[in-house]
Amino acid sequence: MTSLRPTRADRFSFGLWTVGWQARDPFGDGTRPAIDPVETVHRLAELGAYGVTFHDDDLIPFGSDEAARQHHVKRFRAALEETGLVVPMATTNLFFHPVFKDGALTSNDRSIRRYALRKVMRNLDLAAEFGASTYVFWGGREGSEVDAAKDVRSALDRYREGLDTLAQYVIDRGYGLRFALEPKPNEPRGDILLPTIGHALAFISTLEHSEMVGLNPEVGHEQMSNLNFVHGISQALWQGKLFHIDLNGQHGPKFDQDLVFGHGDLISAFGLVDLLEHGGPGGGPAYDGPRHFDYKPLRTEDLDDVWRSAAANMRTYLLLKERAAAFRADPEVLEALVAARVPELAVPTLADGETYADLLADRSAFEDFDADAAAVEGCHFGRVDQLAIEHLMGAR
Ligand SMILES: [Mn+2]
Repeated sequence: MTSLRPTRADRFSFGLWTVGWQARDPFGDGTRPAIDPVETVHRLAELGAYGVTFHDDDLIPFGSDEAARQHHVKRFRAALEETGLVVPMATTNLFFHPVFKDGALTSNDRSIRRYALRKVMRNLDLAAEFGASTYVFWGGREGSEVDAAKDVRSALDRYREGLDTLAQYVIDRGYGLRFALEPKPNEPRGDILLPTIGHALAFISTLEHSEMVGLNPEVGHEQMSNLNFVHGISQALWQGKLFHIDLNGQHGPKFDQDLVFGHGDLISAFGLVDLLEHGGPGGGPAYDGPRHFDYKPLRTEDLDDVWRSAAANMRTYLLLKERAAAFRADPEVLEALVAARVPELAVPTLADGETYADLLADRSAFEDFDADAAAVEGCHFGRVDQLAIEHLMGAR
């Protein structure tokens, strides 16, 4: 039985901007005071997290002079040393300041694109200084509302140019960082470039240093497009591109809710944890990176609730991990999976050394194949689903 008390070995991490969200939304002001990043580091460590992540502006307020910058960095470093928390990932705020209203790396204004590159480079230096291994790019403002006002092919050229330039910078500086692109379909822009895992994977294949660029998919972002997150993560893993992951909850296609992990589509969350923890070789983990929560405490909550919600993310993950382990260990599940021919999909369609000519010569494959007879038996998938749900509900 999995322990439900988070430990460093669980590799849970949180962004400063998650618990630190003051709950301003387009219709109302904040409902909570700001939280000092130093306090966040201590509270997260007490709750059992192992890592904390940041945008440059979360740590160092935009416009700070060099002395203020050094002050903020020094305090944060001291908090990390006191708690043992690590910084597995960092990212750049390329969306808040009005200068980025038409995007950063793909703004129509060339001077803003140049400014954005410098802002990223500056924070890459800091990310490397804190020992981060992943650098996330969420291009929330890279998009448009007016089709004729954004030449998407040129925008993708500039996106590629920006990432190629930044990758070269990381290589030349020996930072050892890998980039992770975070797709999102819309919000804040009407339509965002690289809207889904699939779009981003296709784009990455065109990059000069594509080997160092992967994905940071977020549960809610794919579900906003009504896509199956477990399928998306499976393809990212299949392509060796799951560099990082943002866990949260979402109730289907609507605005980005950023709920606590599992507080949206719980069956999908179960399937996701089962995949991450048991989808690898020999039934082991398929992913060994941080379990990063990118959520927002509800606007209705107070500061005590903020820390309860942080703990809830980790506890929900561990509960799902426990249920997934029980599901995988249940002999009836194994039997149901075999009855559903799940293991058979791993068998290549052609035999070892068999060619299409051999297939053409195999009368049993076509001329003598009884398609009507092969169609009679059901697939028995519903039984697998019910067993999963019973384990999820603690009924088995
Ligand atoms: Mn989100």
